[in-house]
Amino acid sequence: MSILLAIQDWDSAGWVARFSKNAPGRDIRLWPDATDYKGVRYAVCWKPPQGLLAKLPDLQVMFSLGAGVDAMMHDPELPDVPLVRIVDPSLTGRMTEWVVLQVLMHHRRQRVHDAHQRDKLWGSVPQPAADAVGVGIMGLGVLGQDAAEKLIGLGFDVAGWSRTPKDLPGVTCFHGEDGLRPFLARTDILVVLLPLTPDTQAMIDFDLLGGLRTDNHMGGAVLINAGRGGLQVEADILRALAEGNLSGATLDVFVEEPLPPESPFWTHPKVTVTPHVAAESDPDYLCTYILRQIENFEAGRPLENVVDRSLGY
Ligand code: NDP
Ligand code: OXD
Repeated sequence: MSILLAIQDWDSAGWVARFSKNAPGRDIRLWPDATDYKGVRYAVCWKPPQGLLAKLPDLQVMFSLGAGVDAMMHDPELPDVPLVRIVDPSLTGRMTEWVVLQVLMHHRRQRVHDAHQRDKLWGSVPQPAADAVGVGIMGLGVLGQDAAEKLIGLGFDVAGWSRTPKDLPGVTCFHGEDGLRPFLARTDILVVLLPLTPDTQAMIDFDLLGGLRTDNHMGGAVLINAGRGGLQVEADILRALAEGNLSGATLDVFVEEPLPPESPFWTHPKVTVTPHVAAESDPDYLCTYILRQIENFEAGRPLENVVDRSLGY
């Protein structure tokens, strides 16, 4: 009944202490210190090295410490056992805060006011009501739906795009390839909350950005991406900013993270950068969530939030 923690770039000692405290009877092992993998039934992972999980002969369930599972799905040797992802109300709430912050910042032209302040300029800018602004959310899952609900509460004209059809109160829903162009055409502010999969990889490109509505008070469309960097073609975003169909962008995720010092995004006057911090989870909550799921699994109850691997997630 051992648990192996395979965690990179995220305080692994803290995770050992947390699991040891909350599951005192369990054998908790930490990669790479542990070399004996026999008896490891559960793996708790954040960016595990490729091939590691295939070496666990007794593995029954894999847990991702994130909502996104792309880092695990990229492993060509990923074992064929259930993969559980994080669904955490505090993470969802934080993501919605970040999305609302960025949508309002662009809609209310805060960066223009910041520039005016620097120049001691008592300037004003056009200020349409929120219902005149189309916000389009790509990805209507746990995060997209919560953000949509809160943006509707603020009065925005909200649409969403997903893989399968949806019927959500107040949201104009589109889906699939046929729904993409009409969805983009009514969108002034595009919010990307998609997972990175073989189908979504690099889909935010110049052509897609060119489909957005540009005739608005911001002088062009706006891109806000907190999904994954691999969804976006970064040279195309820069081109769309230069050619004017994008008036601004906020990016929390990048193809290469940390964002390299030479990236033009750092200093671009129309780009806001946040360092993959749109939504963090409370580690204590995650530990409790995983241990509860293990307890349920051992009692023969179903696991929650199991990833559908047929989608390439
Ligand atoms: P969900 O799985 O709940 O939702 C994903 C949504 O994307 C679903 O609506 C799904 O459609 C849609 N989707 C997937 N593939 C396609 C496709 N090919 N075409 C159209 N729509 C598609 O995920 P979450 O909402 O929980 O999280 C979304 C992503 O956010 C994560 O995968 C992660 O990458 C990112 N994230 C980023 C964080 C950050 O701090 N920056 C923090 C947490 C997550 P359908 O419902 O029809 O299947
Ligand atoms: C996640 C993330 O996927 O933080 O949870 O990016």
